[in-house]
Formats: sequence, C-alpha cells, structure tokens
Amino acid sequence: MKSAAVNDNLFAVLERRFPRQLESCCLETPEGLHYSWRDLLHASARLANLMKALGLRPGARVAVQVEKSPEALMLYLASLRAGMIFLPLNTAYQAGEIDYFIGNAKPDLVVCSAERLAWVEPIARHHGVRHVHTLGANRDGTLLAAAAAHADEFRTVRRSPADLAAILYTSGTTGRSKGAMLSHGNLASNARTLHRYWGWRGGDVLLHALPIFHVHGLFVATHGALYNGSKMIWLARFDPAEVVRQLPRATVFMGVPTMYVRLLDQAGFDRNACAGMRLFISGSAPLRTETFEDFERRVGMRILERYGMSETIMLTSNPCDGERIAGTVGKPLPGVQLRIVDDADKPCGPGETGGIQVRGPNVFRGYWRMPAKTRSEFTADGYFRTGDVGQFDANGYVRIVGRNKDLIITGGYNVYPKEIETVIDELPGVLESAVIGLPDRDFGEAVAAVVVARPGTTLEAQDLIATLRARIAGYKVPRRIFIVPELPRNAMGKVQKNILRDSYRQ
Ligand code: MCA
Ligand code: AMP
Repeated sequence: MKSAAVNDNLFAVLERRFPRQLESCCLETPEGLHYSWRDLLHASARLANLMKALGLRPGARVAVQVEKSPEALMLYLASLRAGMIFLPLNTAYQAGEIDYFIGNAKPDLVVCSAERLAWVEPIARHHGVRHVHTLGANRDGTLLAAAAAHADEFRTVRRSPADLAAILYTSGTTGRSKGAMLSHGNLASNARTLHRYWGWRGGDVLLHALPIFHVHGLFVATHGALYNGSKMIWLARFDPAEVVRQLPRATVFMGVPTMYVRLLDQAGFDRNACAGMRLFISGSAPLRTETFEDFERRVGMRILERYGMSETIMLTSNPCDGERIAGTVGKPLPGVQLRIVDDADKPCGPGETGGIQVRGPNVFRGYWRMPAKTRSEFTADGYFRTGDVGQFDANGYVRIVGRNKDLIITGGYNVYPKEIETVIDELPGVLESAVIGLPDRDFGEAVAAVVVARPGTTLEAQDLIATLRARIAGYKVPRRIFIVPELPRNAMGKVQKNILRDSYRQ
C-alpha cells in the first residue's frame, strides 16, 4: 500500500487504535455519565460538521476557554478532525490575557463558557472573530445546540505530519507570550513513543484529573489513553478525596507534584487504595525527593518522573521497567536527541552542568508569527534551546538542576516574572518591582513580589493583590508582596534576585 493512502491527521492516527467494540466505554465521570467510543466519534463528527458549516477552512484557529468536560474533549477532537488549529486557554486567564491571545492568534471561532461571554465576546468581535459560541460544563451552551442539527458522520480531513494541530501559548522571558506551533506529526510521534515507553497495555484505565488546556492533561494524558483504546475516568477538577475514591477502578494516573503532595495528605491514600494501580507519572515541575520517598513508603510504588515542555511535548522519562531514580527525569525518550552543552555549545561530560538542547520529531514548528524569535531559539544544527539547565549522571539519566530562563513554576503552571513585573509597574504609586519564586510545600514554588513605591506614595500589599486579581490569572497573582524602599542591584544596575530570594525565603 502506498503511504499516500494513510491520513496523518492525529485524529486518524488515534482512531486507527480505537477498540473494535465501539459500544464499550471510552469515558466515564463520577457523576455517572458514560460515553462509548461510538459516542466520541458521533459527537466529534457533529462538531466538525458544524465548523465546516460555519465556513471555517482547514488551518483556521479555534480558541477555547471552557471548563473541563467530556464535551470540551470532543471539541478538541472535532478541531483535529476538521483540520483546524486548536488553541486551548487556561480558564484562569482574565480579559487582558485573552485580548492578547485572540489578537495574536486571530481565531475564526471562539468558544467560552456562558459566564465569560459578556467580556469575551466584545474582545473577540474587536479582533474580527466571526463566530463566538458558548459551551458549559453540563452539556449546555450554544455550541452543542448548533451542532445537534449536524450529521454524526464526518470524513476526517487529510493532514500531513507538518500541518499544525495546535498552538499552545507559553509565557516568555520578555513578558510577551509566544504561541508554540505543534503539528499533527509532533503529537503523533510523542503519543507513539510514550505508548511503548510507558508500557500501555490492554485493560489500562486512566484516571484523568488534570486540566485540559495544557500539554500534560490535553496531550500526554488524553492521547495516551486514546492511542491505547483505554477508558478514561474523567474528573472535572483535581479533588484528592475523589481521586482516592476512584483509584481502585484505575491503573494509570498522571499529575503535577502538587497533586502528589495533596494525595499524601489524604488519610485513605495507601497501598489498599492503590492495589490495582500500575503507574503513577509526575511532571511539569520538579518532584521533590521527599515526596518521591514518602510516596514509596506509603504506597510501595515509585512515581515515574518525566520531563517536557510545551514546545517539545515529552523529552525524557524514567523507565516503566527499570530503576526510577529520585531527583532525575530519566533518559531521553527514543527518537529524542538531547545534549547538554556549555556556554560555547560544547558537549558536557557526565556530572557536568550545562544547557539542555533537543532535536527530534516531537520538537515544535516554531513560534506563531515570530520567525526571528524562533530562529534565535534554535542552534545552527537544528537543536532547540530549552532554557533548562541539567546534567547527565553516570547512568545516562538527566538531572535538571536549574533554569537559565527567569521562570517560576507554581503547582505546574509557569509564571514569567517579567510579565507580572510589567503589570505591577503599571499600577498607580508603583516605582518598580521584582517578582521571585519562594519555596512552598504545596505549590513547589510560590509567586512573591518585592515592590518599591513612588516617592511620597504609600502602598498596601493587600490592595495591590486585590487589583492584580482582576488583571491576571489567579495563579500568577503574588501570594505575598513585600513593600521595600529600594531593590538590591549589582554594579551593572541589574536587580539581584538571588539576594531577594535569600532574604524572603522564610
Ligand atoms: C490554583 N491556584 C494556584 C494554582 N492553582 N496558585 C498558585 N499555583 C497554582 N498552580 C490558586 C487559585 O488562583 C486560587 O486562588 C486557589 O489557588 C484555589 O484555586 P483552585 O482552582 O481551587 O485550585 P486547585 O484546584 O487547588 O488547583 C491546584 C492544582 C492546579 C490542582 C494543583 O493548579 C492544577 O491543576 N495544576 C496543574 C497544572 C498543569 O496541568 N500543568 C501542566 C502544564 P485564590 O483562592 O487566591 O483565588 S504543561 C507542562 O508544564 C509541561 C509540558 C509538562 O512537562 O507537563
Ligand atoms: P511549559 O512550557 O509550560 O510546558 O513548561 C515547561 C517547563 O517545565 C520546562 O522547561 C521545565 O523547566 C519544567 N518541567 C517540566 N517537567 C519537569 C520536571 N519533571 N522537572 C523539572 N522541571 C520540569
């Protein structure tokens, strides 16, 4: 058979792996909803037909800011099927953030919850978006009402591996978010690799408790289950007590370190509850050795830690069969070329620390409408500079020891200090600010700000926090703000954040 006959659309790749028994359960919720594989095919077909009827052409962007629900997943799958480019947006984003994403991505369709319509629609119209629909968490909203009139069969649009499937916005060191363009081929290659590497098998059931607007929940978790033809238990949000209740019915769980910290705070989280589980996976932020060890003592299993980025999906992983080593993110995944280099781009030896660079079929196609930025992030021989700093140990496992990007990771969400400093500096009475990450038992790192008032002005930390809440996503708002007379600077005039971190650590 000629390879031209194969459709490389990611949906087609996943669909070829669906179980034969289309009546079997694909997704269920604790509220008692059951969706079969056939339901998934029909619902995604209706939505794909609706997109086509709205006049959207393959390559159009579909921006989505909705609560997690089975229908939100169907909308993602429909976008793939129709050849659109999916743009998932964190539900915590406020008007200023949404304005930037919509203005930058220029979607043809925006889907939001009914509660957000009053402020999302004017932003969308301002940027010339043709269609705005709502989707609620309980199968409500205008989108599903409109889709109901459409046929439940749809021929998945033919895509090549290089065609774009999604744009994931990641904040930047300059304070401006960049849209990482991921292709059908990027996502399919990672899904295939992880399927083998994590030993997905018949009978696996994924307990899905992550949000679906980032790589971890939308791609790594969902594609894993769909590619294996596995059922998902679909939790609308992470609730540790609910996770403990559902664990006996699952075999695989994926979470960020904060989720493991919170699970370990649950009395019922023990060997009994986890007896049927085969794999717990952690990523998006460093897993503390203490959490890894507490988990092993309590459950008798080792968490498998892996490492990735929005731009690259997954890069390294501890093994499924083999030793999982605390404080490491494992070896480069098959097909991923990962090197650690010094400042002159010369390879580092084992135990030597340097910048992590990667190349492979999983690496993104560049930043949306930012060709110069894209070029500067790649080396002449095609490696992407991750901005993470690490070293290989003697066994070839990667240890991430820091970042050469000014980034805070709080509960698995990335916060770029520059973005928050820009917003704080615009507030009345503020002369300047420095945003830092401080150690936090629950979130790993917590956002804090050190602020200098303009001469003759008095600032109250609580007032600043209240103002910021309305402007930026809740997880970006500093938990603590310290008002100081001046910021420490070095001879070059650069703010010494290490001094601030040391001073406010306690
Ligand atoms: C919520 N809040 C947070 C965070 N999450 N504050 C700091 N950091 C956070 N991560 C704040 C809210 O603004 C709110 O503040 C209060 O906490 C309660 O909000 P709620 O929504 O109830 O929070 P939660 O349910 O307790 O959420 C904690 C969480 C969540 C479940 C850990 O943050 C989460 O789902 N994190 C996962 C993120 C993720 O999927 N990352 C993957 C990125 P207030 O009360 O003051 O209003 S993909 C990635 O990084 C790469 C590719 C990778 O390797 O995976
Ligand atoms: P994002 O681009 O938002 O998906 O975040 C990617 C960043 O998260 C990476 O560049 C790393 O800094 C960090 N990251 C992801 N997984 C891990 C991990 N297991 N350990 C340490 N850092 C991680």
